[in-house]
Amino acid sequence: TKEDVKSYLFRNAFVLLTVTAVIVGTILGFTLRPYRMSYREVKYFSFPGELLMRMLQMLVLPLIISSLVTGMAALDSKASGKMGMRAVVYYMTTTIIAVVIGIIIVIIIHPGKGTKENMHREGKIVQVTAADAFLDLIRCSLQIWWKLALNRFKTNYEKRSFKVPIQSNETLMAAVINNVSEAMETLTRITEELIPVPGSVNGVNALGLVVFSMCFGLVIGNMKEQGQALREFFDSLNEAIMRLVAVIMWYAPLGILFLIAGKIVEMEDMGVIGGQLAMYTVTVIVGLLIHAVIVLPLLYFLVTRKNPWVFIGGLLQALITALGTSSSSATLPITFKCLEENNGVDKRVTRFVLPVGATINMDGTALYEALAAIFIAQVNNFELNFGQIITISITATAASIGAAGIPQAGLVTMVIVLTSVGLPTDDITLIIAVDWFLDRLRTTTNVLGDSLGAGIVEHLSRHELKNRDIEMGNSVIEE
Ligand code: DAS
Repeated sequence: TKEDVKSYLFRNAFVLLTVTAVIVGTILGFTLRPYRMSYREVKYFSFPGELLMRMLQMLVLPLIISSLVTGMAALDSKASGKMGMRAVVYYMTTTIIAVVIGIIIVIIIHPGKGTKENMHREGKIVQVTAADAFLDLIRCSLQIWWKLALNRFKTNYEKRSFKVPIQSNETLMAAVINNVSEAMETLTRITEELIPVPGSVNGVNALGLVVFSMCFGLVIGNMKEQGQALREFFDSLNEAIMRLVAVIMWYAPLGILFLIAGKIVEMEDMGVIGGQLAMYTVTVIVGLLIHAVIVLPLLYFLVTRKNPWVFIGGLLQALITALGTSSSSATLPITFKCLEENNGVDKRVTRFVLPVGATINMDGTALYEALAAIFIAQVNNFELNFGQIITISITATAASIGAAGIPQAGLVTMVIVLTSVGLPTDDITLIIAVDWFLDRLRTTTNVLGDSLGAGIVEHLSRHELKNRDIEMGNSVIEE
């Protein structure tokens, strides 16, 4: 009936509007491209899009803190421990699968074709024995983990040069912060960088804030009556933020439209992209698709026995926001909304799992980094031995954990992967031209991985959640 159609349209208004925004944005972008706007004009044109980025980033910091604190406080330490373990196992498994897919795909498709002399001429090829490779592997992984904990990376990339000054005299342990307000400042600074300022991407200590909020939540969760005031405070803070998110969601389609149109207007001419780069782009797309469309949904189905496509359908707005913003942190507020409201995932799970996932679980980035490194090796005609491929897998995993949920962060942490096997970091310039686009796709994969993870963790933790409900005297909904 007419009423049904109306209510259907209203229920799906966000999704419909967002999909329309992507289509209209793309058409608008390509229509205006021939007019060759100046830098200034593009800035004005992209204003509604940047506004969306700023609105989202405004919410990220209080959202991460309040959701983690309330998420942890709502569970007893045993339940949160179990849930945390499940989340970590899920993150690690899917990241490793993603890396393996990336490696296999790039080896099969072989998009990079180097001339035989390349590396020989420059004397970059070194004969390595198996023992060397093994020792190298251990040394590199230790080094990388250590570096990840110690350093924040700063980068300046222009079209031709790619320099990464590494600051080594930074915080001793990134995961343990000694100053909450400083960590907040860092996060604010990073979230400010969510607007893709040309030429700079800053590193993050979001991890420090995540760890702190978790500890804090755990403590006030165990405080009985005395903790009540704080629990209520963070609970209502979280509720208030989510209401703001609800308002911003109405604006999101317009913002996404201009983010996409603006990017298309300012992007470089496609004619510049040569055959190898085109093949490379296709290879990345194939890899990401295999992971996002086959592996993750299958995993979700195997664990929960529920239809993954219904679940993914509920996530559409978050996925499109990821595509538009190329930032999983900026998408976080929308991811929360989609999971809790469309998919009915328990808040105790989303609040706990999503902020952590957005910080450390990046399947798309991991897949991309491994794939890109091997592509660069192929271009240089650099024969990788088995040990080096394993090194790439480990460093790509580490680099994806270390990458911030901001645009093109993966490109920065790729330096780690390349240096670990002695590939020239300058060659990152080869793939910069297409990175703005591939970044959007890997960010979407990242958000999908986090969201399906929340669904899986909820399913595995259903008994603990139910017991906790009984304990707290909440009404228990039978499955
Ligand atoms: N764009 C990032 C994200 O938000 C990560 C990356 O650059 O790979 O997920």
